[in-house]
Amino acid sequence: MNSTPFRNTTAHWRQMDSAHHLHPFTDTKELTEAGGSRVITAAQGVTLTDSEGQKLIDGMAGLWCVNVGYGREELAKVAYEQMLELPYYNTFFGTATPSSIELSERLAKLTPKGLDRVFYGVSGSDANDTIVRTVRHFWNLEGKPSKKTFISREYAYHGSTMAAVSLCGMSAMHGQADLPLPGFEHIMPPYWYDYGGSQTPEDFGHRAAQALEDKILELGADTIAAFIGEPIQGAGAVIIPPESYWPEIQKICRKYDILLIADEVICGFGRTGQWFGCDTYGIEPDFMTLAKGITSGYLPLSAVMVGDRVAKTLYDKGGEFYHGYTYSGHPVCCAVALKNIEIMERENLVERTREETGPHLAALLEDLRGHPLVGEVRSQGLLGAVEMVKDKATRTHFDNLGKAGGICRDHCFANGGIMRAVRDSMVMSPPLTITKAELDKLIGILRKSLDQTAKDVGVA
Ligand code: PXG
Repeated sequence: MNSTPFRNTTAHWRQMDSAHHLHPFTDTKELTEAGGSRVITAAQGVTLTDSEGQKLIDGMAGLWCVNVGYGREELAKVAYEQMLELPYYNTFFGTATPSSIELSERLAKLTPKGLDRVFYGVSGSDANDTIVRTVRHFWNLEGKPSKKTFISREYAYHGSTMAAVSLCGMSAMHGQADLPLPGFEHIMPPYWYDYGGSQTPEDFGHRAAQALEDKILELGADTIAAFIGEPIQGAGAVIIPPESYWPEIQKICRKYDILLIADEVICGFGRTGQWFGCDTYGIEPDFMTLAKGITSGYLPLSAVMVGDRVAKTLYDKGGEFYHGYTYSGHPVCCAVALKNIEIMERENLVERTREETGPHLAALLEDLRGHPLVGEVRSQGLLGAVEMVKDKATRTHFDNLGKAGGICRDHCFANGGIMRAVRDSMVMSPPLTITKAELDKLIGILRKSLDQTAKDVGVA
């Protein structure tokens, strides 16, 4: 079925794309020299089709977002109906729309207790910028204007706008534009495999949390506004914290009166086997960032959930907050989000991830542990990673970090599966609708690709 008006040859699309399209996180010259983009033309369930007719099983749910899978007529229908009824109206200056109101109530009920108010945007990046501005405003209102510094973690990903990228812990992103901005600090991530040395994961979890207290004491608690963390660091290579980590982080934030921000852009909407990563780890944050899975990527929407403490100050003393986007609370995006949540509930996708498909993925990944290239496997719900190393015994990485990852990702593509390579970890985040048989197929593709990569990099 192809009902869109876009028809062309692959070669012509590639040529136009190379000439005019600047892609995110892409070296345009390198892409052009390699022959140009792979053009994805259609998708159904967990399977993509490219312009040459090749089928690819999507182990990434797009970019960690298509939680209910592709081809959902219900979502298309609700968008169509909302567009006919009211395609756009804003939420500025005392107006609202039925879908933005109803989604607000729905999100307040769905998210953990104490997060009852929501501010909308269109991307995870702008949502995190909203949080940075709101936190700064909050501490000014509280009469503590010196509390302005944000603490984040290495390998964190929080977006690409100026404040969000400053929150990121990706040195390559910072290097290109003299970032981070002043007032953004980074500490060690709870990444046991790389940083844990001879410590047990539990002991290391305490040490990684202690890094927060050390940073607070170094800078002075009266200068620290907030700590931000993804419950599981997704784009950093699915870094799953030891159980001891989050309770300790929470304790430290409370001890020094530092706001806690949970960036749930990847973990939210069932990914970890609970509705939110905060449910999985018992985190009670002051803010939650939501995007991606909120609409399963069918339309752009983000939401900042604001906790009672901050909401009360804003309500009582804040006056007008001079902040907002044309598309804050876009009625079509909100209608799609509501329907998306309804589908997730009706099909028990969260329970299924927790009880069936998540454990199945974990078992499949465990089977890869014996592979000569595989140093570690990690998973929680339908987030997974397989880390390739040069020497398993000493947990030593390849010298040219990222090369094995790139090779393995290309093999996966050629073998009919899409996974991301982050450094030398293969990461996955398939649609929550994926079946056990489809997971078997995906991990079969990964195993074959690991074998081919082992040959390429000379590991027996
Ligand atoms: N927070 C987190 C935790 C994210 O993963 C963002 C914020 C920013 O969201 P927007 O909607 O502004 O992109 C993200 C986005 C990758 C990859 O390659 C990951 C993301 C985006 C693009 C690529 O892993 N995460």
